[in-house]
Amino acid sequence: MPALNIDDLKKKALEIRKLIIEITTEAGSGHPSSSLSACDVVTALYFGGFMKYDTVHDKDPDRDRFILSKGHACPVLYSAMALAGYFPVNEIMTLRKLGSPYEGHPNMKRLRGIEASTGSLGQGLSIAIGHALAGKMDKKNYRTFVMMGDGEMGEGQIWEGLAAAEKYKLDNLTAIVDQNGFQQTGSTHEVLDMGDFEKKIASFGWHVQTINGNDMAEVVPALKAAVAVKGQPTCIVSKTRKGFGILPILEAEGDINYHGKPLPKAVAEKALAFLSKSAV
Ligand SMILES: Cc1ncc(C[n+]2csc(CCOP(=O)(O)OP(=O)(O)O)c2C)c(N)n1
Ligand SMILES: [Mg+2]
Repeated sequence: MPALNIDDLKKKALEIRKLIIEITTEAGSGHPSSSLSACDVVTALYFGGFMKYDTVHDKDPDRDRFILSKGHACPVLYSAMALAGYFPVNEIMTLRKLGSPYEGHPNMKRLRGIEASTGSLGQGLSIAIGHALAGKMDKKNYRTFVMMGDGEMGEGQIWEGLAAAEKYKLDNLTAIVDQNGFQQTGSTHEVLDMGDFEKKIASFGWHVQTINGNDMAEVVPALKAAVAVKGQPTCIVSKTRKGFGILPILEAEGDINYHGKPLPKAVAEKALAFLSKSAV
């Protein structure tokens, strides 16, 4: 369980961004932009010392859990987990290929280290609550993290979960909303504007922080503060940009949402070169 400093976390995030682009372009399908917005928070979780995990004993009952409720963003999860040592990096190149365990959405029955099979949006928070509640009942010290998308927040089950987590005072639970401003068919403002997430979630009795989730210097302190809260569940509203890291490339392609499609090979090469030039 490494605990890199902010500069090294930024370098790690860059490495993960490159893998996201490589594996989705190789697959010819997938969700690179949804993965890129979430990349900094996922990097901090796995490499910033916030999660205790053992890549060999991945079923250790005392491990911390991370559930990617927006399961379509699994390229970021597979890339982070591969670099953390759960599986060889070259294996994730089989993303979405027939027979590969690196499916288009995480499958806990086929891939070790995956805590929940997600992809049907709206369910991850409820699963995370189950883990957190079990942890309380078993008097364990593990923490459960879960990440939802801002479009996903339109699912009613999420709001039932928010109420239940407060009822059970699940201070061993941290939810992250990846507020990248877009969902599948357009901007969240156009499709379903949920208003002020911080105000709404806080009104359910949660501790809430709103941060720039693509700035590691904000991500790390927010996670530190979240894990220190006692007596209530915690949420980080992580304001991000879909496709963060290669925004000028997506703008040049004329699609700043770029939902659910890989970069064509030539564009991916440009994006990788752009990332290589990005200052850390
Ligand atoms: C229950 C359900 N309905 C619809 C979909 C199809 N779908 C896949 S991704 C997506 C958009 C999700 O948007 P958001 O949560 O904002 O995630 P982002 O891709 O922006 O990170 C939708 C509607 C789904 N996977 N599950
Ligand atoms: Mg979104």
